[in-house]
Amino acid sequence: MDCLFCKIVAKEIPAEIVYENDAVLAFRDIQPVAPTHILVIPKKHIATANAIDASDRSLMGEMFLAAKEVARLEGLSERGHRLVMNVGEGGGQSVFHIHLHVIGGRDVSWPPG
Ligand code: DGP
Repeated sequence: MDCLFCKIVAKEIPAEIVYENDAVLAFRDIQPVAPTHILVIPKKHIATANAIDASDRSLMGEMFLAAKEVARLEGLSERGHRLVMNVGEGGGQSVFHIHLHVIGGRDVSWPPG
């Protein structure tokens, strides 16, 4: 499958990995929008949040637990940070392997752009 993030999971494309377990991988975004910008992805290929099904229930939980651990490792937990998931082209998604953005280290505003 020609998926960029599957290639990062397979270690065919290098990435700065900050956290990994059997189910998920977290690595630094190549185009950071904040001092800390990390992507949390499942190792299983799922294109978007619109493609999950009931069998992915626990895997989605793994993503949030990993995001929490990444925030702790990066020193973001106390100050707070932002978790973002863009869904589909209209939602700003550009890589079609589901991912959570962990963004922190600066003030953020609402609503997002
Ligand atoms: P989204 O627009 O929500 O689909 O976010 C995709 C993110 O992926 C975007 O912030 C840039 C990042 N990205 C794209 N290509 C690469 C890559 O080859 N390596 C890494 N580490 N990040 C990438």
